[in-house]
Amino acid sequence: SIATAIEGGVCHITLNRPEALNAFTAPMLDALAAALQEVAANEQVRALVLTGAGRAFSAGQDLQEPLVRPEPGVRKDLGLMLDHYLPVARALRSLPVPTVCAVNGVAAGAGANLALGCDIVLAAEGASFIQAFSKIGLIPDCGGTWLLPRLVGRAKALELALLGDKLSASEAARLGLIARCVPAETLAAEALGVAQRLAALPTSALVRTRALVDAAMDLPFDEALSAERTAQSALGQAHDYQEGVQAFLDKRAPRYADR
Ligand code: LHQ
Repeated sequence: SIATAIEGGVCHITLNRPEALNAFTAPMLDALAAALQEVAANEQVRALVLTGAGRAFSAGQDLQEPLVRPEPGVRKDLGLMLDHYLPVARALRSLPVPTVCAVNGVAAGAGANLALGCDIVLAAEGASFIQAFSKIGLIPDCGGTWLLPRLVGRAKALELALLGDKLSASEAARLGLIARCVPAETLAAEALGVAQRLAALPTSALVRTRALVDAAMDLPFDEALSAERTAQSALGQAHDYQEGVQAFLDKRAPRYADR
């Protein structure tokens, strides 16, 4: 249900249950979490591309999954299902390499929010985002409540989350929910191009940038300045800084190695 391929420093993870629109089951999420752990542990990998096989990115939670499928007289604890998502959502947000999501088709519910948790989100024209949760009596999970207001502000976040309407990729890009909307036939190449550029950059600076931007959302300005000082102090002692500056002065391409 998950396909992984590593090529030239870029790991591609593909949600691969196209017959079910890549809807998530517990075993599929566990496999995804394991694949992300391998990315984190593999020093050869310098960027991740996450995408879906077939016409959808992901329809979100598989509503046939035994853990969530309603049964008369049985009260389901959906927290037990979310326990399979949390390692995935956390791993994507704290992966030691930058993440690119190539949203190839519809991204609904948890599928939308796992995509939006990636660092740079590209979507094909024709792809769409649906906060499907409210329509089945649930709240936006997989970080949706945190991500949506930060990405598009409270007003649009609540419109998307409460009404659950389908948002086109182009509208998502216009709102700033995602980075860019591209023609479907160029999505894979564009995502690979972005990942290759990221892979050639100093990984630890990129990952610290993500962490600092996320943390700064909840910090007073002065504490953000202090956090930047701490990070810059550490990065300045690393190989990649020396290499980057030396390459600039030598007028040659840098060769970054830290991860
Ligand atoms: C599906 C699904 C699906 C099963 C399409 N499951 N079969 C976390 C933890 C705990 C509990 C619950 O939730 C969560 C997080 C969540 O993700 S909640 C949100 C769950 N997802 C949804 O509510 C989305 C439901 N699906 C849809 O709204 C549509 O299917 C979308 C917009 C994804 C695609 O629409 P279409 O392109 O028109 O395709 P379709 O609706 O005809 O679907 C094709 C088939 O796939 C169909 O089955 P069938 O046997 O008729 O061919 C659907 O029933 C099935 N399918 N999503 N999530």
